[in-house]
Amino acid sequence: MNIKGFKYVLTFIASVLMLTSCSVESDVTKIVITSDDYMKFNTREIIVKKGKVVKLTLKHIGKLDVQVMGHNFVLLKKKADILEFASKAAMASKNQYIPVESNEVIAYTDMIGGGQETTIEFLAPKVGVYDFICSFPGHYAMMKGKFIVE
Ligand SMILES: [Cu+2]
Repeated sequence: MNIKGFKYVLTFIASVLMLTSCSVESDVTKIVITSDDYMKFNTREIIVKKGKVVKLTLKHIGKLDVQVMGHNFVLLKKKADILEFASKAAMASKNQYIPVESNEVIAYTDMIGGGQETTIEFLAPKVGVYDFICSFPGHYAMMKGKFIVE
């Protein structure tokens, strides 16, 4: 192979590498939300683009134990009713406050306590507005927000 051909191959390899790394990066939306000892998320609105993989990290920046002030992030399907879901969840203490075999949930994290964090990955659902809550008993009243897919 002559020099010209070799350069061409190098350029080709470089552009393929760039393309793949770009597309991998842009398909993932990273979101970090925090929760605290005062039963609050730091946001009431999360906006993502359709078709993206959402990499969501929930941090608990408080000090209280998971038994006392546990938090999770639960993304509900559109048909789910917050009040109804939260009442079922409150009884599911053995399953991290997620109703067993629930079909009302799109994604959820582990229940965490002060100083902990947890990350999940899921595909953004179709365009629309969804509810997210913390399903620890009683928390949904304050710990909820809208998850918007554009
Ligand atoms: Cu909570």
